[in-house]
Formats: sequence, structure tokens, C-alpha cells
Amino acid sequence: MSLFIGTSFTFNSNAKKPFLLDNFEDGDLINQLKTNWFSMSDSNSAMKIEIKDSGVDSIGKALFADFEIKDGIQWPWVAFGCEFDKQKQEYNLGRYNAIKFRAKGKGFLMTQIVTTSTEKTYNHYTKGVQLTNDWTTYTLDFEKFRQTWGKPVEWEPATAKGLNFTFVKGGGMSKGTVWLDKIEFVKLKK
Ligand SMILES: [Ca+2]
Repeated sequence: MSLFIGTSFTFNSNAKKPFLLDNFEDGDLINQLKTNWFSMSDSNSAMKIEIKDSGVDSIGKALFADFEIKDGIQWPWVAFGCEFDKQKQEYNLGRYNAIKFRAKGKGFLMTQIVTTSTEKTYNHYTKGVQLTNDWTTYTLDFEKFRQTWGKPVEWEPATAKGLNFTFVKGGGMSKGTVWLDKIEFVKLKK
């Protein structure tokens, strides 16, 4: 009985701690959930990601993305991201209520949470931030995420499947670079 209570307490305690998805210090494109960071784009555009020494703010290595968004389809786009499970199972993001990361670059970076109901038609819940040339910490409350097109569905963080960082044409630049570091899921006090 006491063992059960102890286990239960440990679980709840962990749930309130931030979960560090990746700080890139191990130098690879595999995150703490053991899934790969990948890049993708429409067929005319290009997105390349790698781990590099950021050289500033004592944060060591960071993810560096180099991209070009080209005309050719109606809504040109590039992205990078990860799934949360190797077997593509759901990951319960309902334990947290925000995503926090450090970034610098140019343009309008859109953070998307992929869930079971939005992965079918790619109308993921999304929150955008305007990047600057200085490293900035962004904390994005899940409450501020919105679907920007398509059929509205419920926000269901318990059915999260993955994370995308996306740029689209018209978002401030069509060619550029962005740095990203220390990606965490956190529980904000409310
Ligand atoms: Ca780092």
C-alpha cells in the first residue's frame, strides 16, 4: 500500500516539472523522447536543419535551420519538427499547459501542436511569434493556440502526436535562418 502511494506521489511530482524535449547538447537530431527532428517543405521550397554551436549566452549547441520558401503552390511553406513517439502513439501533453523555447532569427515562426484529430487535415493548433536577431525566451500558453483554417475540432492535448515549427510565404521573409534551443513543456501557474 505504501509503495503504491509512493509511486503515485512520484508521478504527480514529476508531472509538475518542466519536460525538456531537447537542448541539443548531445549534438544529434534525436530528442529526449528518442524521436528524430526532421525537416520538410513543399516541393519547390527547401528546409535544412543541423546542430551547431550557437556561441552565445552559454547555451552551447542549438538547432540551426536554413530555409528558402519559393513560389509554385498557393501556400508555400517549410517546417521542421518531431513526433512524440517512435510508434506514432499519442503523448499526453495535458500534463502541461505551455511550450517554452529560446529562438532567434527573422520572420514569423509558427509553432504547431499535432494531435490525432488535426493530423488528418493538417489544421493544427498554432501560435506564431515574431523572431528577432537576439536570443529570446518564448513561453506560449496552449490557451493562445488557434486553428487557422479547416474544420474546427476540440483542443485535445492528451492526444498530441508531435510538434512542428513552420514558416510560410509572407511571414516576413522567403529565405533565412533560425536558431532554436531549450525546448520545454511547462506547467504555468494560473
Ligand atoms: Ca543548447
